[in-house]
Amino acid sequence: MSDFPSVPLSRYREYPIDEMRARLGDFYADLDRRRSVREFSDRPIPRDIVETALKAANTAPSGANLQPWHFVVVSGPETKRKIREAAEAEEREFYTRRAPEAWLAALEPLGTDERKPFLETAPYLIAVFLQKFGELPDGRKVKHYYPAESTGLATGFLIAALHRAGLATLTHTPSPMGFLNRILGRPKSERPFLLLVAGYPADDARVPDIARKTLGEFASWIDT
Ligand code: IYR
Repeated sequence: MSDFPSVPLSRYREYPIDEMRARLGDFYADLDRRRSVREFSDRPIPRDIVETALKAANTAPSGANLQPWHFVVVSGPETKRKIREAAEAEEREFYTRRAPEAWLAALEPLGTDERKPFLETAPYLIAVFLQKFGELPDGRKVKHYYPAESTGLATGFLIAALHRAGLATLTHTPSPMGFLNRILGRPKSERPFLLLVAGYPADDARVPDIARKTLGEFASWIDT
């Protein structure tokens, strides 16, 4: 490797194989309980919980370490109402006009429709933006590399972090999402990536009766 400013890998930890199995098994079992939730409680959640989850998200790998994401955390009723109104307007178009039959058929097991009351009920809406470009303090633009892959990874970390905290989330993608730039005052260089709804599930929350693929269905091995 060429010469570059470096420090020792001092925070890496290796575990004996048995401990590796136990830790990983616990991690998988915990993640396997995660479900996308569409019925939220309005119970408040301290802001520092979301801050730590965001810091966990920001540890994700990114193209050239440019961290090409921005998170807007919305907790105010006024802004939530604006987001709900704009999202439901787009969703009405989607469900009644834009969506091809096959897409609506794929969504049928989820029971979704244009009504999105959770956008006002849940304590936090986290709007995730992908930055196509970054901006230096002097205003010059910096191109970002693999911003979609990077932002997807950071969002995955965020969902896992909130789940670990015992909170439910929904990855909501009203389409198109340009209204988020307008309502949240984000620049054109940022593309809305998704809206993450976060909070406690409602006491009587129900979820679709759907299953995950088995290992053999979603992974294959080549040992030669
Ligand atoms: N954005 C719509 C439709 C929708 C699309 C997919 I792909 C989903 O996994 C779920 C819903 C909505 O939020 O209802």
